Amino acid sequence: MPKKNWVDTSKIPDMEPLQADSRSLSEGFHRYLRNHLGHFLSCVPFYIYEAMALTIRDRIMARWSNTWQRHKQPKTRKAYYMSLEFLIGRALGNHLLNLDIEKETREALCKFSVELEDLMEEEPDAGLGNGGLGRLAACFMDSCATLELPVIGYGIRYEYGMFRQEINEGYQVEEPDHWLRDGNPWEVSRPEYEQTIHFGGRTEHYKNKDGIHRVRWIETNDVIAIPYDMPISGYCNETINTLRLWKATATKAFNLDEFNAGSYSEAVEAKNDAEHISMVLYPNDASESGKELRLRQQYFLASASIKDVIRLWEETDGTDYSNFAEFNVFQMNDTHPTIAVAELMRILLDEKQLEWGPAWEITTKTMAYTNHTLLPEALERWPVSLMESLLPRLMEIIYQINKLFLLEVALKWPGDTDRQARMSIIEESEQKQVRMAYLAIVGSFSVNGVARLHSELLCNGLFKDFYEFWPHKFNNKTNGVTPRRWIARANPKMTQLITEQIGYEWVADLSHIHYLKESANPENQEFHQKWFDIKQANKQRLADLVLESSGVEFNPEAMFDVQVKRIHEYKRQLLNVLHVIHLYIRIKNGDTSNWTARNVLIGGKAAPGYHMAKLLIKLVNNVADIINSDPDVNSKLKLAFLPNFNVSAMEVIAPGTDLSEQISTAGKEASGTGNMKFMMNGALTIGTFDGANIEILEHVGDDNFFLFGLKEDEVAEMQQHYDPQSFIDNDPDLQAVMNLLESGHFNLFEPEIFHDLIASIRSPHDHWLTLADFRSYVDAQENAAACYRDREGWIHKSILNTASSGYFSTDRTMQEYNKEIWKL
Ligand code: 26Q
Repeated sequence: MPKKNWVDTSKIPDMEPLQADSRSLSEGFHRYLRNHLGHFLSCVPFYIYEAMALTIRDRIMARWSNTWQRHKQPKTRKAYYMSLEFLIGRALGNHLLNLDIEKETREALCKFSVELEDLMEEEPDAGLGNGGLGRLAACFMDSCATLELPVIGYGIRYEYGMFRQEINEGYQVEEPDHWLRDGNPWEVSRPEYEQTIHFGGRTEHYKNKDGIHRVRWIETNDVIAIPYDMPISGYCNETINTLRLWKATATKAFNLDEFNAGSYSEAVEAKNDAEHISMVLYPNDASESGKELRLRQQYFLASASIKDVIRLWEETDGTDYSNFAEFNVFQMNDTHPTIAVAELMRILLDEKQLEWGPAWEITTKTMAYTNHTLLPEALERWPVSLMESLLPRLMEIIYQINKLFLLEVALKWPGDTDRQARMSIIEESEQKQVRMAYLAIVGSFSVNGVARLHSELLCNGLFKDFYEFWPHKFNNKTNGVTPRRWIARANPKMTQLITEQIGYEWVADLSHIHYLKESANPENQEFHQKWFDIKQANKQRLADLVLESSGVEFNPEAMFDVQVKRIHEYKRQLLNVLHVIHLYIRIKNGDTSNWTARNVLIGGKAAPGYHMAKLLIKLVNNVADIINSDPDVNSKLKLAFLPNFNVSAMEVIAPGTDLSEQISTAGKEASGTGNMKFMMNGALTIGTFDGANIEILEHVGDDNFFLFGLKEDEVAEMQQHYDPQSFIDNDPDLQAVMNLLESGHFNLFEPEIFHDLIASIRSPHDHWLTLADFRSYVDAQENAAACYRDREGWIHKSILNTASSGYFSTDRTMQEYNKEIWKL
């Protein structure tokens, strides 16, 4: 939109802040429902939700405006969290908590005979992420607002979020998640800040009027990026930060040319092509997809966001870039937005006409990179040929970055050509590839992992050469989760009890939660009883969810043993199933003295193209059918697969869990964050020495954590000469489990369907060493079962888990990012 037609709304005087008493809220609600949305006689419940969301949003606006004003002050250093994913879930309940107006809202709805809980259920999850990495971004945004840090989130406004998972005959079926279908009351579109993003075309090298060599990127196909802002409220403060999500549309010129040439349908087709960029979230969370559209998404986000930051910069600081790096920092969430390194260089060189040296200095002082995976197969690579055709100017810049970088390497290690080849940003394979992680490291001043072990392994393994070159760049930032959503919202009963016991400060500062330790001793009988009663009520709530969504009836008296996360071989849901089969065999054999009844819950989505993960879901469902329908078994053991695991489901699951399953092969799970949500809600963990489990164990103490399995170095060692058969031969329990599985007992009328799963764990090349950890897992499970029978002891451990979770708040994580990387 041309700037000359703008009205300067900052000159419009501030209104009186809107009241948030129940009467004003109820008037606002009424006005929105009738006057704005036009529902007079009756309407579907969604509009009731929408009217209330708009009423609450009104109470956010003044603070949002003020926060923007504050951040626009000159010399305000800001951070930009750039992420292809923000898994935010629902917003209404979160804003009510942060604004402290839940009670008033409830009262306001009273006279319309509407229950707040029912209304909140109408809000679709904003499922703009796959799993851990996307949810982490959302927790970070919450903590930054609460800590009043000037941080803007930049992402993509996918029309379709993470697919909805249905189960048909035991198999996963993916359904599209059109979360924006009925509109999104939280977003504000800002077409006035649109950006033009280039693709394709070619480069032209020329001499400018001073005779200096310059490059233009020409004959491009352009796409427009339109920002949509979502408010991120801080907890009980005046800050409303912004999550800015980009939507892609066609340029007008693009459409009009075709249109005027009489090709209406071609014009619409062009529009479709452009809009595809923000149409759908890629649902794979580990292996690269290699798809051109994904690369388009990455560049679209990086380019639009950097241009937006440049626009903001020029509004306050003009065209002098000499201190740009002093006031701006980009945090790249994994390598997904890493093309930003080359894009910032391109803008500084070609558009702002800087020399290479100063441009590179600015870029490498502005970019920071977080790695989220140790799996080599998950490291992103893009074919040079694709880059050359889609982003020709950026590819030239990457070549130049690499050339200068390899020169530095050569000077540091003269003659070490192996090392140069290893470290090159360009992999010289048959099909040349750009190694995005290397581009991120070379282009950043900070590289961090997400848990202590993970960061160590980056330095000693995956990025060893780079660590030797630039040890000062590498650091650790152990993940966290926000206690607002994951305790205060998800577990209101426990929240009230904790607050009665230790005061309310813990919600804004979770380090206070350690005061709960004093109450953990069994002498505190009354407190123990209340803790237990609350856990029971939460288990009942979870049992209701399980019954409704999977048809399986859980006994609330039994232990709730839960593994919910993306389905992956390295996360070893299969090990969990092997244990369930082991328990089933024991029951059938009458080996049930001192039995602890269990409900085992497994949930999570499989990437649509991930055969093994999809098969695992089928196996869980088949084993569940046999166990749950057997009267000998089902009072002692139940198994359910929870369809469509998402953020809102987790808000019910974590509070209702007794035992949290964190059983990845050591050295493979970068951090995990579900582990923290469970711990905060008083679950005990059964887990390997992996990711953040290690730090959880340290904080809670080994009496209150069921540790098992090979350590990372033992895994590396065993992978050299792994012999799964020897584990089967030496363990009658494992033998019985494998025999039963292989007999086809769980697939009587579906011959051979589990062949690939069985073969994978029987293979000496099973990278995840599933059978190697079976014995120690089963022993740890038995220990957990015995502990659970000691009710008092278990409550004690449960309280200690919550009381020891202070470190795992993203408030702490964000403070560390700020102190050591952002320095805002
Ligand atoms: C890459 C290229 C093309 C298409 C998709 C992707 C892609 C998308 C998502 C690759 C990876 C992801 C997500 C990774 C992820 O969620 N990692 C998890 O991050 C958490 C937060 O740090 C950690 O706690 C988990 O351990 C880690 O697995």
